[in-house]
Amino acid sequence: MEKGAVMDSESQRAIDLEEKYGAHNYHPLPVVLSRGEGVMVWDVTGKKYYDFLSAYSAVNQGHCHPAIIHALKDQAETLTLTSRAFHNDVLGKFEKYITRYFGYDKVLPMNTGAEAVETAIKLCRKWAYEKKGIQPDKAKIIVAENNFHGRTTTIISFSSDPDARGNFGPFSPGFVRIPYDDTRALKKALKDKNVAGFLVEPIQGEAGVYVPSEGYLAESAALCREAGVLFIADEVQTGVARTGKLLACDHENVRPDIVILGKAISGGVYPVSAVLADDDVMLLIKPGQHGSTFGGNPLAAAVSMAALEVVRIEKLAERSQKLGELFRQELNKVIAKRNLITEVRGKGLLNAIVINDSPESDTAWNLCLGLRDNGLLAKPTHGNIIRFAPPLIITEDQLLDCIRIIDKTLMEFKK
Ligand code: IF1
Repeated sequence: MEKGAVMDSESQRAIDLEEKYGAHNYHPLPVVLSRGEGVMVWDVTGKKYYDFLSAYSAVNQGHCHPAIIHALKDQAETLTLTSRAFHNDVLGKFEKYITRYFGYDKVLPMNTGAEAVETAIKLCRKWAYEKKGIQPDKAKIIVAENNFHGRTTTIISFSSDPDARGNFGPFSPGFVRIPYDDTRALKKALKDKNVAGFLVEPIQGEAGVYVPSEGYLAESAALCREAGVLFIADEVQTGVARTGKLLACDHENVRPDIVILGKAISGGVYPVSAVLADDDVMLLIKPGQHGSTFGGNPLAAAVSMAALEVVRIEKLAERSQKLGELFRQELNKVIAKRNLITEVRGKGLLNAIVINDSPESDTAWNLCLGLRDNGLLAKPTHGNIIRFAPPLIITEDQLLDCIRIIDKTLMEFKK
């Protein structure tokens, strides 16, 4: 039995079912959730927790937000899926809404973040051959070391993580990896005339919430513009107000040529992703050249409009900015009391702490077990880093209560 996993019988039953009948492609924290509301989730024994992961920034609006659930129920009783073989009365409204919301000519709706990343790659390559005049099959896309853009075979082809790539080859060609937060490396890579795009996370989430140097995004976008290369921002995790602005690129007034969205554009209620671009890129895809059974379905469209309205009406970007500053300020006071944590970093309410131990140690995991026992759920990202990303609707009092829980857990913790 794993350390810290002595479970009540109902939880153990649920875990055993997953163990016996489900693929073992995850290693969840030993807790079995049965209800979510706002910032809180409850396990099957009725114990309450602050959710400090927000399903990897999909539940920015809080669990089961009434306005989003209402939109889901309303549409679910009316029309859920037509496929794109026919029109319906919701998709166009959604497309107008989201393109105006983010300021782009067109949107291509998909379902998961990875599908949206794949869509952006296809758009970039098509632009390379049909607009930039790169020779067929020669287009290259620059990506960053330690990137995370999803789990499909093409996406892991350009991952630098052995776990993500191991024994999944052969891999898709046409990608060049350079160090993150290094414009000199980008400038050098852009000398290759076959480069069509630069795909980058404005903050590297999975790698451990790496916030690049001030100006990195702006300078990278400028270098791409000078080189006639598309700047492609993967805002699946950093978008939708998570980092204190609607998009993380907004911190540097960068308008990407292609924006990739997912997760919180549905508030975690339904799988919705989207790619935004202007006509000169988006109209290169013609009928029959790309699509998805569920992409842009009426249910997704209705849920996403409601979820984005919540972000606007409840001013979640402003909240995220203000509460993120408070969180890092207060957490820095806490970590100064012990040498267990070496750093707090992040932007808005996308933050992480770095544990003063090797990435191979189970310290971060055990700390998360302690946080769980004290009523806060978080999970290590890479080895010795714990990501803290509560729903953006969290109140100041709740945030300070979570600081207290983290403080208590750190003070009690024995390596
Ligand atoms: C898992 C990570 C986070 C993403 C960015 C695209 C996608 C993701 C920047 C793909 C997805 C998820 C995937 C999920 C856990 C989570 C994750 F740990 F995997 F890396 F958030 F950091 N671009 N991230 O973060 O979107 O296809 O999942 O909808 O695979 O374990 P998706």
